[in-house]
This record gives sequence, C-alpha cells and structure tokens, in this order.
Amino acid sequence: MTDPTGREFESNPTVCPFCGVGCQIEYAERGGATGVEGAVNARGEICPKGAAAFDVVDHEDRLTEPLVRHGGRFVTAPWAEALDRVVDGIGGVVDRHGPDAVQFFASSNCTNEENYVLQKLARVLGTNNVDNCARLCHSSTVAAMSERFGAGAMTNTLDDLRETDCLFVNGANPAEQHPVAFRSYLLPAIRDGATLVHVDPRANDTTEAADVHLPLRPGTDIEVANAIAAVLVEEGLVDEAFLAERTTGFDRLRDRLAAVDVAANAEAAGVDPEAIREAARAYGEADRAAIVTGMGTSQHRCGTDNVHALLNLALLTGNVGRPGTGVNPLRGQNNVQGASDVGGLPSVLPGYEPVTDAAARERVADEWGVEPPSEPGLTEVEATHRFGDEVRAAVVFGENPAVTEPNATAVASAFEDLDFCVVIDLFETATATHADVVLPGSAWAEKAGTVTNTDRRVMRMRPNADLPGNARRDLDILTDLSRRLTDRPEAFDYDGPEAVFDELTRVASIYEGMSYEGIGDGSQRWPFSASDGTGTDVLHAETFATGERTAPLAVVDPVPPADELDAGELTLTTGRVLQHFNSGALSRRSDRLMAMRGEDTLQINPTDAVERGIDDGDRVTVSNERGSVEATAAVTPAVREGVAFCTFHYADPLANALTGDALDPEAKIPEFKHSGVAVEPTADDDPAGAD
Ligand SMILES: Nc1nc2c(c(=O)[nH]1)N[C@H]1C(S)=C(S)[C@@H](COP(=O)(O)OP(=O)(O)OC[C@H]3O[C@@H](n4cnc5c(=O)[nH]c(N)nc54)[C@H](O)[C@@H]3O)O[C@H]1N2
Ligand SMILES: Nc1nc2c(c(=O)[nH]1)N[C@H]1C(S)=C(S)[C@@H](COP(=O)(O)OP(=O)(O)OC[C@H]3O[C@@H](n4cnc5c(=O)[nH]c(N)nc54)[C@H](O)[C@@H]3O)O[C@H]1N2
Ligand code: SF4
Ligand SMILES: [Mo]
Repeated sequence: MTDPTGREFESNPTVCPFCGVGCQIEYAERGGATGVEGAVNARGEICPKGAAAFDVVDHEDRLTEPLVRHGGRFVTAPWAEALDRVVDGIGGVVDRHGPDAVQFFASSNCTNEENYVLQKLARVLGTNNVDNCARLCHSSTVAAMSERFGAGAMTNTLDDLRETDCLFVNGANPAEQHPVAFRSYLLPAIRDGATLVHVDPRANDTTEAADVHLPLRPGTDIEVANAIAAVLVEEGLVDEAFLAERTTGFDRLRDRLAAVDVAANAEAAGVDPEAIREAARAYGEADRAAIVTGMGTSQHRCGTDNVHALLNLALLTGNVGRPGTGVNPLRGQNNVQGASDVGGLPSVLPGYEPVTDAAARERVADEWGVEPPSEPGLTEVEATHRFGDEVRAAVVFGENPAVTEPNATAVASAFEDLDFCVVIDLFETATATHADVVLPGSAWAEKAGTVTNTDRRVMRMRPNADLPGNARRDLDILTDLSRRLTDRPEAFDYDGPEAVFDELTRVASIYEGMSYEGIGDGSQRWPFSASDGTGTDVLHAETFATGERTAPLAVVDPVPPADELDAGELTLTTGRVLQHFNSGALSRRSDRLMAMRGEDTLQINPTDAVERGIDDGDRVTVSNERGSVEATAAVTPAVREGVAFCTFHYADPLANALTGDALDPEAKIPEFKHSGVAVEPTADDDPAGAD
C-alpha cells in the first residue's frame, strides 16, 4: 500500500509501541493500526493508544534528515557528515577525559537488539555508564525484589493472575495504564469473585472496580503496609507452614509488628483503620492473593523500602510461588523489561550478572573479545547531576530526559554544560534542542527485532512501513556508530537483528535457547530452558531465584518524603491518564488521542479549591522553589484533601519543573510522587479594562 506521501505500508503483526502489556497490532488501511491475535491479546483486543499507534509513524514532525549544529543553529546534513561529527565529539571526550566521561541513555521504547548494541558500545568503549528509564520507573521494585527473591520481574503471569482470589493493587492504575491487562486478565478475576483492594490517593478508573479503597496520603505506603502486616499477625492470617519452610526472620518482624499501632498508622496515612483491617482480611483470607504494584509505590525516595514492606505481606501469607499470587510490577513502556534484561543498566551485564563478577565479565569477553569494565557506572539522574563535571558527553537514544527527569529545568540547562551530545529520536524533542547532532531514527512500525513485555514474554516486531526521507533504522545507526567509535569494528558486524539476538541468547543466560524461529508469531518467556524449550511461568515455586529455599522477612520503618510542606502547601503527586503517554512525544502527535482528552488539568479537592478561591475550569499556577507550571483546575473529590494531581504529559513546562532532586539511596529512583507546591488562581495577564 502507498499513502499520499508516497510511503509504502504493509500489514505485519508487530508489538504495540506503548505500554508493557505488549499487545500485537498491525497497520490497517487509511493510516490506522488494528489489533491482531497475539500472545497477550489473544482475541486481538487493544486500547485507544494501540489504535492510534500509526499516527506518529506518518507525522509531519518526523525527523527525516540528520541535524548538525552550526553556529548555534541546526542545519540538515548528510549522514556521513553527521556521523563524523559524532565520532569527533564522543571520541574527543573519550580521548581527553576517558570513557567514563560519556553517559549512554538506552531506550525502553526500543528493541532488545538495539539496546544490546548500545550497552555493548558503552562497555567496549570502556564504561558501564549506561542506563534506561527503568531507573525512573521500577528500579526500586527491582532492587527490593532482587535482594529478597533474586529476580526483579513479575513473579507471575497475566494468565495466572486470572485465577487469583484477591488483587492488592498498590500505587498502580492498570485500568488506564495497562488497559488490556486490566480488561482481559484482572477484571475477569474480579468478575469471578476476586476482591480488589486499591491503595491510591486518588479514585480513578481502577478504583471503580475496587471493593476496598485506601486513599492514603502520598508517601505513606510503609505505614499502610506495616499496619496490614500487623493485622495479619494479630488476627492469625499468616501462613505458618510457609513461614517455617520458605522464610527467615519471622520472629524479629513479629516483634516489631507487635509495636505497630494500627490506628496511629491509619491516622498518619489519613485512612480509616477499619478499611485497613478490611484490606488485611481480604488479602490474608484469600486462598490466592496477588500484589500488583506501580509508580505510586516505586517513585519515592523510600521506593525500595515501600516494596520491601509489600514483599512482607506476600511472604507472611504464603502468597509466592503459586498461580494467582506473587508480587507483580506492571512494567512501563513496551520494552522497559527488555532494555534492562539485555544490560541497559550500569551495574549489571546482559542477563543481570553484576559487572563486579569477574567470571561473568569473562563470559562476556569470550563473546565480545573485550572485557567489560568492573566498576558500576552512573545511573540516569546521577549522571545528569554531573553533567559538565565528570560527565562531558551524552548519547541519548529514544529518551527525553530534559522533560522526564525530576527538576527538569535544571536538567535541561545541565545539557548545556556538556562538551557534546547526540540524540537519536523520531522528533526534535526538548532534549534534542540541547544536542550537537540529532539523528533521525526509526519508529516502531519501521523496525524488526524483539521486545520483552511485563510478564517476561519475548515477542517479535516486524516492519509495517518503509522509512521516511533519509531516516535510518535505529539498529543500523547504532552499529554504524559502534564500528566507527570503537577499535573493534568487527564486534559490531551483524547481518540484521536476528544475529544480534542470537548473540544475546549466548550472553544472557535467562534468554539462552530462545530463537526468532522459536518465538515465531507467539512468544518465549524467560527464564527459558534451552533443554526443554519452555519458559518458566510462576517464579520462586520450589526455591527463590536467589537459589535459596527461603527468603528473608524485613523490618521496614517509615521514611518521611524529602519535601517538607510549608504552611498552605499541597502535596503534588504526578502520574498518567489513559489517552496520553509519558513525555507526550508520541501521544501529543496523535489527533485521535488528543481528541479524547488533551487537557493539562490539575485535580484538586473541593475543600482545597474553596480555600484558594479556585473554581472548576479556572487556570491555576502551581509553584514551588524549583519552578512554576500552569494548568486548568479540575475540582473533584476523587483526589483527597491536601493532595493535587497532574500528569507529566501536557503542560509547558511539564510537571517536572516542580519535582525534586531527592533519590532513593539504593535504587536512585526520583521522588516523582511527592512535591510540596503552592496552588493559586493564575493572575490574569490582561485584566478586564486594561489595554
Ligand atoms: N495511558 C498510559 N499508559 C501508560 C503510560 C502512560 O504514560 N500513559 N506509561 C507507561 C509507563 S512508562 C509506566 S511506568 C506505567 C505506570 O503505570 P502506573 O504505575 O499505573 O502509573 P502512575 O499513574 O504514574 O501511578 C499510579 C498511581 O499511583 C498513585 N499514587 C500517587 N502517589 C502515590 C503514593 O504515594 N502511594 C500510592 N500507593 N499511590 C500513589 C497515583 O494516583 C496513580 O493513580 O504506565 C505505562 N502505561
Ligand atoms: N513527574 C513525573 N515524571 C516522570 C514519571 C512520573 O510518573 N511523573 N514517570 C517516569 C517514568 S516511569 C518514565 S518510564 C519516564 C519516561 O521518560 P522517557 O523515556 O524520556 O519518555 P517517553 O515519552 O517514553 O519517550 C522518550 C523518547 O523516545 C522516543 N522514541 C519512541 N520510540 C522510538 C523509536 O523507536 N526510536 C527512537 N530512536 N526513539 C523513539 C520518543 O520520540 C521520545 O522522545 O518518565 C519518568 N518521568
Ligand atoms: S494495553 Fe498497552 S500494549 Fe495493549 S494496545 Fe494498549 S497501550 Fe498498547
Ligand atoms: Mo515508566
């Protein structure tokens, strides 16, 4: 098929570019996308984002030529010139300051093969400074789960969650953020009688299906989880046999929980103590109870501890290692799981083996001919905080940190402190405006490769469109750059993405034995067994992924948020809505999605609105010492008193002008979910009567 711009399109089953559910879609006539039966969406079901996925592919804003900065302005340039500039820029920084002066941003929006090559480039150059926005997303979940269970991914599968008797959804809104997972897996369980507990300061689409809603104050998840744990012990709802056989440390935790005052914790969290007891009973009495967790849990400076507190609930009640149970982080973009699996992280090699493990490094060296460095690299936010100091250059692939990192105004200006920056993207993003070279990459519909979804399924992407103008496939750009930048060009000679995947299966043991042919139109799930050709559905059944039969229980104490609220301030918590996606790079370019609801609203409780003289629909200014953002007030009891909510999708500047620099000490995840802000009616620039 040819469209009016002359581009060629054809329908080929591929994976939706938006969320980590991983629905299969393909090009449909007249510039749309449609769902096709896939491993996850077995009936071809999709959500509005999947249906709008093609809008970005053919958008007039697409970059179609490399851009090179000349005298402060971008001019289009031939590929050869643009790549020479990158080699001079990055190579020059490596020569002057060493490879650790370069930071690589891998992309959760891009394929396993592309991310594998990017991290290989970093490591062959001699640095572990490679990270992806899993850092901003579930790094705390992964830190806690890896420590206690030995693996950071969903313990269970979407399929078996259908068998659960209780869903405990903490700080996640799957009805809007993982719609097909919600409708096709979680909702059927609820309709079959499973109880839904929703722990979220706001009532949203997920809450509509909830039996118990705990509208806690942002940042009080530990108080709530500890109170629930105390009730589980007090009311004899723990699983004694499981505690004896599969856990350690119960006595210590029990002693600590005995001192927890449920009423006091409920008051600190601003929830009804009876609702806490109800939630504890629903979870503790269920035969199979599953925790589902998201950004409301993970994006705090105590994100790792928040998850530790949830892991206690699963271990206390024996809800690990069986279908319909477990702890299940719903992953963000279509390949945030894979970008991390393949080594797009600063402390681990492909397959999560620590860079500090000499034997693991040697196994990689056998394949690459070069040993990766042994010092863990910098995480994303740590790196931008060091721009202009020890970090002098950045390679930004399919990410937009100048608007998606916290305290984004400071981050954006930090990009100006770099000696050199190259961005590979589809659009001239906010980050790209600070770059020296911008390279036009390929959208989801223009590439082949694999992605790994939230329940560890590796699936294939297939091209549905040729490339616009002189844009190039991301994998070709990355291998080309790697051949030019390193002294091992032969290590980056691949005959297409399948050859990269084959190498990945040799380097990352969790992918060992997988193949393009084996995946076919379906999926293969990690950890994969090369000997019997199947993946493991439910993790930790007999032993934990640590190799141990037992996992430790942990004493977790509440941690106050970093921002102390000044008098009259509200707590701003940020997040998402159904029709829009992350930085908006893709969703803002879809007329279909913008038509559904394109507003930059700030949800505010009626009591708080009245106190500030704010009416529904008024323009309001939201500000703190870091910045100021304007939005339209949505006055609603859906958000609790003292709290305001907005997305980070719309306003200009985006909400990250307001979020702070505090990081979780272990996972280095930012505190996106708690900032102190003043909210007031926007002063009228042009008051009535003024000229
Ligand atoms: N439509 C849509 N879908 C998406 C995305 C998108 O942008 N739009 N992005 C994708 C990505 S990258 C990700 S990571 C996932 C994220 O998916 P979710 O985790 O569902 O995303 P959020 O909306 O950021 O946060 C979830 C909920 O946490 C609540 N919350 C806020 N503060 C707290 C708190 O202190 N405690 C608790 N318990 N809850 C709190 C918020 O009110 C919100 O409803 O979604 C993916 N899917
Ligand atoms: N305030 C606040 N901030 C947050 C969050 C929050 O809840 N609140 N959530 C955080 C989370 S969980 C996440 S994941 C991050 C997301 O942060 P980012 O990853 O920075 O944002 P995205 O919008 O997902 O996409 C980044 C870029 O990828 C490009 N891209 C998409 N597909 C391709 C492709 O195939 N090839 C190439 N080359 N480029 C492509 C897009 O054009 C876009 O510019 O934001 C974080 N920031
Ligand atoms: S649920 Fe996620 S993967 Fe499925 S169509 Fe919607 S955005 Fe795409
Ligand atoms: Mo995310």
